[in-house]
Amino acid sequence: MTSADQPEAGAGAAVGAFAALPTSRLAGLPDAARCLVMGVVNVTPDSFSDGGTWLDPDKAIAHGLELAGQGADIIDVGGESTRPGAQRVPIEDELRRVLPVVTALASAGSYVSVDTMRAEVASRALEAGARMVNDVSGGLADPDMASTVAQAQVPYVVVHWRGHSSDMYGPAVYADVVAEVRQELGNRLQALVAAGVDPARLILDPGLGFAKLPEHSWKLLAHLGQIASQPGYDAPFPVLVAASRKGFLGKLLAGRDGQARSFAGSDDATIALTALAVAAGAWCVRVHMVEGNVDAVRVATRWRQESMPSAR
Ligand code: PMM
Repeated sequence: MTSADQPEAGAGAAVGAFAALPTSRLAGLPDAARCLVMGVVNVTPDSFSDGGTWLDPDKAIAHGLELAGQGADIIDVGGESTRPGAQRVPIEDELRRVLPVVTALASAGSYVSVDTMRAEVASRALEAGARMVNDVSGGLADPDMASTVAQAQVPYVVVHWRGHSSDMYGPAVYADVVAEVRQELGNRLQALVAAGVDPARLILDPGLGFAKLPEHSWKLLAHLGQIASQPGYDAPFPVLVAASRKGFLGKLLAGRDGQARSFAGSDDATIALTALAVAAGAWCVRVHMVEGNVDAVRVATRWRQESMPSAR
């Protein structure tokens, strides 16, 4: 029996529910008493989900403001695509894409997160008004990231990662995906804390699609509680779920001809997944379309209040 086959304890076991921590544990984040919604602004020509749509800074800023108006708690601004096969973008390009958008959204009052694997981009974005760092490499891509976030004392999303997207599926080999992702995130946690990062600022993310075949992503989603609980820590860590428009959803929704659903064609499925993730105890969902997901969060939060009165 693998660790993923073991039942979760307590109420809500059908969705693997665990009692998520109050958002207020992460200083500086909106305490909404529910799962937060992070709206995505990819300022890239080639992201798989929306590549090219928001490359123009004015369009990206308008889109970020629109997502905030629709109820996004956090706006996640990124300037480097991590789609399967993607090559690295020069840092100058990443900075040029991200900084004007971060500056404008932060000065308009949005809570901005910067989606980057580079310490310098993170620190320049924080200077420009970002208040959180979202790193799909969990600090592995840049050895300076740990000290940068330690110094900045901002919330930091640690994503499970096994290497750059140029070889996305080569490392997608697991005997027990839940146990291995939990352990590898735990290793990152230890390294980050040893570098001076306050564990109270850390958010864990199973990295859906990153070195994961669809069956790996589904298994992780069904066992978020195991990802959240880490040895040496009494309370579970906040977990961010970023399933929006990912390939495993498109593949699940393939038509009779076997063709995977288009990225934007999986937005309704993303909403369904958001409801399940919230019921399971996710702390935040990262989505491209905010509107329906905000409603899903409200519905699932109400459901969760009845099934786990002590949880949020
Ligand atoms: N995936 C993408 C980008 N950023 N951030 C987090 N925390 N987790 C993810 O899984 C993640 C991310 C790639 O998807 P996109 O092209 O839709 O932004």
